[in-house]
Amino acid sequence: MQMIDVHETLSSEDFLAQYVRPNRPVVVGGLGFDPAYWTPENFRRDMGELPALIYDTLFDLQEVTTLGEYIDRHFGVGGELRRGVPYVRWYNRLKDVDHAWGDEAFSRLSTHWTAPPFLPQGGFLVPDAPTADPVRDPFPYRGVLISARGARTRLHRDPFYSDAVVSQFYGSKEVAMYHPSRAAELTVRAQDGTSFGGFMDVRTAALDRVDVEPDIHGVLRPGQVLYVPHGWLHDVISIEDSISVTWNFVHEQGGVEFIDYLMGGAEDDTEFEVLKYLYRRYGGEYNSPQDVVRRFDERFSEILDAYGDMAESAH
Ligand SMILES: O=C(O)CCC(=O)C(=O)O
Ligand SMILES: [Fe+2]
Repeated sequence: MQMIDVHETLSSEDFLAQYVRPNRPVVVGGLGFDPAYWTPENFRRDMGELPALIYDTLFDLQEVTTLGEYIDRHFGVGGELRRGVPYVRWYNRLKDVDHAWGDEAFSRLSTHWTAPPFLPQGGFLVPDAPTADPVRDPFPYRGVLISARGARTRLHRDPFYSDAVVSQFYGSKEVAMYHPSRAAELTVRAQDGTSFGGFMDVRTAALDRVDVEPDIHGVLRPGQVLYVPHGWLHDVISIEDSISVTWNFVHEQGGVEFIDYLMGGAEDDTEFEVLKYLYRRYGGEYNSPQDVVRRFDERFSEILDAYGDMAESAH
C-alpha cells in the first residue's frame, strides 16, 4: 500500500501530465476559502432552513429534512465511530425532477470559495464549455457534502468514466482507493445495474480500518483537494464532522475511456441520463451516445490519435 501523493501546490500543467494522463490519485493543498466561514454554525445560520437530501452509505435516497435539523441531530457526537450515520449530499439538479437539490446552497456559497488553482479551466469534454468554474457553473455530480463523524461513502466507482474532485473545507476524511484493475476482485453483484453499486463493503470488521488492502490510502484535511481518477474504486469515511464540495469532469487528457464508453456501453447505462441532462444545460441536445460522439468528432479523433502515439512509444 502507498500513501497518496500530497503537494502543497501544483501547476495545472503538472497536474495534467503527472496525474490526469496516467490516471493517478493525488491530494493538493491551497484551496481558496475562508476557514472561519466554513463551519457548521455558519452553515446552520445561513442555510439551516434549506431542505436537504439525506442518504445512506451509498447514493440511495433516504429522506428529506432541513440542513439545520441534520446538523442538530448528528453533528457534535463524540465517542467511537458509529455505523449507520446518515449523510447530506446536496447535488446540483441532476435530472428533470423536483427535489431538494443543492443549487441554492451553491449560489449562497459562491462568494466564499474559489476553484482550486491546479485544476484546468478548459479542455473539458464534460462539461462542454471552453471554460468552466465549479464555483458557479454546473458540473456533473457537483455537490455540497455534509457528513457527521462516522458517515461514509461506501466502496464505489464514479459514473461514465468521469474523474472526481473532493475539496475539503471542514473536518477530515479518510480515503481508501483501489486501482481500476481490481474491480473484479471487489465485485459482489455483477448484475447490480447501477454505476455505483455492486461492490463489497471494505469496512465490515471495524469502521476505522479496511478489510481489503487498498493501493492508496490517505487523509484529507481542510484546505486540501483530492483527485479521484476515473475507474478507481474508493471508500471515504468522515473521521470528524465534515464539509466538502465535490464535482466530476472529463478532461480531454484523460478522456479515452469516456470515448470508449460512449462508443460502447453508454446505451444501457442509467447514468447516461445525468450526462445528457448536464449537456443540455450547456445547450447540447443529444438523444443517444452516438449524438455526443458526432458532436465531438474531430476532438475525439485527435485524442485517440495522441493516445495511439503514446501507447506506441511506450513499446
Ligand atoms: O467524500 C465522500 O464521502 C466521497 C464522495 C464521493 O466519492 C462521491 O461523491 O462520489
Ligand atoms: Fe466517488
